Amino acid sequence: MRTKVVIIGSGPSGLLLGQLLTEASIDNVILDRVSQDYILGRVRAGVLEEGTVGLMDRARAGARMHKEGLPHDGFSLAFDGRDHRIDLLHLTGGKRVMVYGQTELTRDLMEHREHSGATTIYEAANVEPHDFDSHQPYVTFEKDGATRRIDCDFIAGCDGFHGVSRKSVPETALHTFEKVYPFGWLGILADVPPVDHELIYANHPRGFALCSMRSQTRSRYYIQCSLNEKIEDWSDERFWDELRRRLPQHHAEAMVTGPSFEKSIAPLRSFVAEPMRFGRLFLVGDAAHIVPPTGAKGLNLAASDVHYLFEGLLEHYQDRSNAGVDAYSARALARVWKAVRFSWWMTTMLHRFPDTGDFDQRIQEAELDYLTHSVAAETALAENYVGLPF
Ligand code: FAS
Ligand code: PHB
Repeated sequence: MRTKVVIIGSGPSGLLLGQLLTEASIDNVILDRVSQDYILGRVRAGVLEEGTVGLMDRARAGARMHKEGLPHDGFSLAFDGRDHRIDLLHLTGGKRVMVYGQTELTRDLMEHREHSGATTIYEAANVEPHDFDSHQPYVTFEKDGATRRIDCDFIAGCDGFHGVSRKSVPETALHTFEKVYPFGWLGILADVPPVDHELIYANHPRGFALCSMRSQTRSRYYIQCSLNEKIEDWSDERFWDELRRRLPQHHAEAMVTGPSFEKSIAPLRSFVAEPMRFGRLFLVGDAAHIVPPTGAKGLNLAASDVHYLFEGLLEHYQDRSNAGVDAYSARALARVWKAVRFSWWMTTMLHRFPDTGDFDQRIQEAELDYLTHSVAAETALAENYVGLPF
């Protein structure tokens, strides 16, 4: 088998790149080690930057997102028993975010890909990139008991943090940076109306909480928790009580509770692997970087990586120029590090750290106080939250 681009991973990165390439008539094959249902069963991101929305439109997979997604012009910070709204639309001169679940975005891309006739091979075992330091790379995998090979021009490693692509690069060629946070997020999904029309990020002495949503009838809530917590110790009742204790009273009283149908704990880390290109192999999305979800950047960074790589591949095939693929890593990393910084800053400002001393606590309070009294500080937050330009 031969194609132009083999994409390892059928998450948002792989599917978005695959559909942009397909729309540009650049032949590509996506391989994933699990099934479509398994991928769609993962609950993850919920906020899309305008750049991500634009890429979904360019991939011609954005129709349902515009129909069912919720445009949001702002969000609130809650602390000391009160709210402070960050007016994204005003502070950024007209930019906003779209609340639309990663699961739905992935579903839309999968359906669009099936209609386009492009090839996706699920439950492909032992996927392995080969000879990506040559001009004749190829990928092998096992399917239905047979080992198969796909020869290609390029390999896009869109296989997430635990994928094979980054692990296939010689350790001496990689420089990694990591910060592990001493807490996780316990999240639930419940078919109850959201407590507010916009997101609420709460800083409370008991810990961080986030009130988000998937629609007007489906809510997504998170509370900061210790890394030793076990899901089985958290009944719905215990979760709702803890969440309400971390919110200002008027929100706690207005909250509609109900049975959760998804409950999970996610650890938080910042991670970056440099560079993001090795010959004909490119690392994309979570394969190259991880951010704590506090800034809603994970999925959106995957989208900007896809933008840079797609533009580079387009130049290679249409203009016979390698300038774009040669610049991919530097261009992607420049935006990645700014989002890593912002996600670290939001996480540090809003969470309670086990070793937070009196000085750190005062600094956190000063940060929040400065934000609520300075348009310049709010504008800096707003322009990062809606997404810096590609
Ligand atoms: P993904 O991990 O989504 O997809 C990688 C794909 O590669 C998977 O389908 C996997 O099966 C496949 N794969 C892996 N190894 C392979 C191999 N060896 N062979 C073949 N296929 C292989 N971001 C936010 O913005 N907000 C959030 O609230 C948020 N919550 C998150 C919660 C959790 C638990 C996690 C893990 C992440 C969360 N994220 C969040 C970040 C998340 O949304 C990612 O940024 C996003 O999924 C990145 O997409 P991909 O790069 O496509 O990687
Ligand atoms: C979500 O809805 O899952 C969500 C929203 C905003 C974040 C993180 C997660 O910052």
